Amino acid sequence: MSSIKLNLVLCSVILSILVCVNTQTVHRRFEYKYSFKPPYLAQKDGSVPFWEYGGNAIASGESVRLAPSLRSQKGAIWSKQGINFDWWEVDIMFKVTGRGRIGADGLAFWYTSQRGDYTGEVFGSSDRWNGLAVIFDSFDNDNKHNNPYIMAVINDGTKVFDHKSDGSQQLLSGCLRDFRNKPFPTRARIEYYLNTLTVYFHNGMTNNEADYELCFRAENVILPRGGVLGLSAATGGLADDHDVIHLLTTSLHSQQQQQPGGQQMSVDEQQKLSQEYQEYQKKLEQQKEDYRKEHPDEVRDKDGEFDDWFESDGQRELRQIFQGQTQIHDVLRDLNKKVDEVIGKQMNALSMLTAVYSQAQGQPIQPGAVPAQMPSLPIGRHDWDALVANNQIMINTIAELKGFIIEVSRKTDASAGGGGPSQQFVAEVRDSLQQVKATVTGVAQRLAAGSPQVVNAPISSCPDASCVSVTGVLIVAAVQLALMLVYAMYKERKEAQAKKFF
Ligand SMILES: [Ca+2]
Ligand SMILES: [Ca+2]
Repeated sequence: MSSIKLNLVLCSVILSILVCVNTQTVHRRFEYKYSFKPPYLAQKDGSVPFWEYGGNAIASGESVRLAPSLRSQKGAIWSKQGINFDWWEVDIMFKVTGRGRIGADGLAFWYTSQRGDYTGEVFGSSDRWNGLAVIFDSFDNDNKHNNPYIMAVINDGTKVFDHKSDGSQQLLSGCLRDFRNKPFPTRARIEYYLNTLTVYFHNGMTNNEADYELCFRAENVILPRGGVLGLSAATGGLADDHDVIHLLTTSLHSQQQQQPGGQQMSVDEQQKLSQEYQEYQKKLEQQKEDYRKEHPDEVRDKDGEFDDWFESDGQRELRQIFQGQTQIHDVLRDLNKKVDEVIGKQMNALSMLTAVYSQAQGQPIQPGAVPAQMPSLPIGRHDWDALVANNQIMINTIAELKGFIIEVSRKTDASAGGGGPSQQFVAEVRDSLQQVKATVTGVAQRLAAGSPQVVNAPISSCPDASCVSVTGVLIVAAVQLALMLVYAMYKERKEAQAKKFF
């Protein structure tokens, strides 16, 4: 038992030491002499600073086309100098594009003791290389349906690459990834640190910097020191365009490699360099601005030219689809935000209502305290519905009343304008009076039937409703009419005032 415990303790100590070693800060430094990137990747004479290219490779301001989409093309680009650091990370942004469903042959990144060929046998570079090749093999030579494939092949200068089997017997490690015809440039990050080789791949489905995924990791990899960096590509019977947009090299330094005082030095250096960089940046912007002012037409033409020449129908369609998707995504995000806002407001309203209700109940809620039971709201859904229905009935009644008043006033005007009551008006008034009389009779009868005491009241001396004199009814009707007219005038004035505000 005790030996097991001892072993466990030993293991944990070793593990913690390993973790300590691995979590040591890695100092990174961008190595501009082993990098190239747009804009102004190539200078006016076509040369790429610190690099040399050849074969069918062409460099422009925006990219290096290692091999164009023509049959049997080969090209390569190599760093002029060998590196002066042990550990490094290289980030390559590239595009392999072609009209065919299948393309060929592929592209390779090289870290070798010496510069290779520009028109060699292995994806444009020399065979029997000494060092590392990370190959992006498009074409499936062995017909095993396992291409495009990304693989690392290490050679000591003696082996010949076996194209027939796509190097399947020689590779150190690899992963099956499609890197052809992607909407955004594909990327590979190759890291060689403390004899561990790690390759990450970005599949180009997004332009998000963080979308790298691990392709493979291999340990105990030993590469020659002070090697050169290179890229090459080749086409065969089938042909893709092989474009490299950037190659960025970063040297990696572990803590032990830092010399005493080196940190301070690098901080000073950093400050100085960043100052210089800012100055150059300002100068560059100024020059660009001047150029634009001097040649406004030329700049516009150039921008348009590239768009017109380098976009096929398929690419345009794809771009449109992606733009559409991006827009949908934006709309959805906005919608999501708004729904969140609405929910937040609703929650606020609910809490306010709850507070009001509890205050009405005489139980003030302590701030921050959660009520033990959510009280039901003072107004329920059915109450609300009933309220709305009542309101509607009231509105309808008022509208009817208004119509009636207008009709009455019209008739009154007509009768006043006519100089005397017409036969028709007199008949209508008589009818109305008959109706009023009938209603009064009905009400009296109902009252009589409902309450027997009323029958015994003095009204009983007049058992028939017709005993109400015509003069009395006329007076009542006249008073009613006058009241209605006054109300109609008052209402019209009110409406006129209200209209002024709108
Ligand atoms: Ca192949
Ligand atoms: Ca294959």
